[in-house]
Amino acid sequence: LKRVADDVRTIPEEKVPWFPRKIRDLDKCNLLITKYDPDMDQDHPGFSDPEYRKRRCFIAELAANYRQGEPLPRVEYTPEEVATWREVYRTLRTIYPDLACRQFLGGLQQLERECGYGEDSIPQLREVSAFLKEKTGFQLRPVAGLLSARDFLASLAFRVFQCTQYIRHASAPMHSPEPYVNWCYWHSRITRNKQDCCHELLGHIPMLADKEFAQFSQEIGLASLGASDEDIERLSTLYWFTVEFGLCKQNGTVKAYGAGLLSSYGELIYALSNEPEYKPFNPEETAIQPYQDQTFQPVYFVSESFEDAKIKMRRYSSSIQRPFSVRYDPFTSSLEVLDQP
Ligand code: HBI
Ligand code: FE
Repeated sequence: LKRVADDVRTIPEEKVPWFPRKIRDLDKCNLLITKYDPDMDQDHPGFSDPEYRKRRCFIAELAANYRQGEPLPRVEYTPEEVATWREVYRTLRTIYPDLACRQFLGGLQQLERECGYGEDSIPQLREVSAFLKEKTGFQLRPVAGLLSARDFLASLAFRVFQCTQYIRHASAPMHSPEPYVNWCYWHSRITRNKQDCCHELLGHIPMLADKEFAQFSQEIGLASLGASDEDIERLSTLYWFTVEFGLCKQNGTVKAYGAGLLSSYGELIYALSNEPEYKPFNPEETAIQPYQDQTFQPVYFVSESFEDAKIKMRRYSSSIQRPFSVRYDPFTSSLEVLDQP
């Protein structure tokens, strides 16, 4: 009997982690990471504010109860929440023209013209999702907080972007009269608040309205499906240094396209100040660069262009070993999984 068991064990296992095959399966991609949670983290600016924590719970419930295909939940934002949004919007908007890449500025302008973006109200995910669907086929899905990298990346394969709907605490809207001088103090308050609707709506959404960037994002997602934990870690790092903190050359100068930069006044200025280290984007090297989410990045990766980043990323993705290949079928919003010969 023991022998049989041993024999069974010697059969090479090709254990592929579960991954979603159709867009409805994203209902199962909901593993939350409890990091920077105002209920868990004593340093979170909302920790000692029971009203704020109650509000966060309410909005988290909306996301937890959401099922794929339903209309996106609407949130009636309070005047205080809108005031926070206004301050963030106003502060960032003034520096975008100099520091943001062309694709971002184009996307933001369209959102302002066609989707009600502006200082006076927090855009609703439902409207923004409909807007994106027309531009690049991306759609939004509400999420309660930080997701596991595997679940977050998997949704990108379906051109679904998981979006938080709550706003940062009013005490830390990222604004400081001297953000640059004070950055050591401010960065901790900024990064802890980064995962909120300001980050999603200002950082990510304008970029997702660009066709080439949308494709870049989906391709990272497709590469992540069924990948090993080690490959997920590397893809996650690549995502971090591109989609979140990427810089690119444009007309001889360096501009920001990463959402983590475009939603943080302090870090956006810092990233383009010549203070940090800059390295050319190269997936093999970028994928293993240690990163931290507690402070500004010590190093940023600069792409020659989106086109160049996409080609390099594609080459990297095709080097990831998987016993199958995937193809996305946009007509059925599902994956065709092909066994490799
Ligand atoms: N979850 N909700 C959410 N939003 C993100 O931007 C996000 C995430 N989980 C992981 C993650 N980003 C990145 O750190 C990468 O690991 C994919
Ligand atoms: Fe993000």
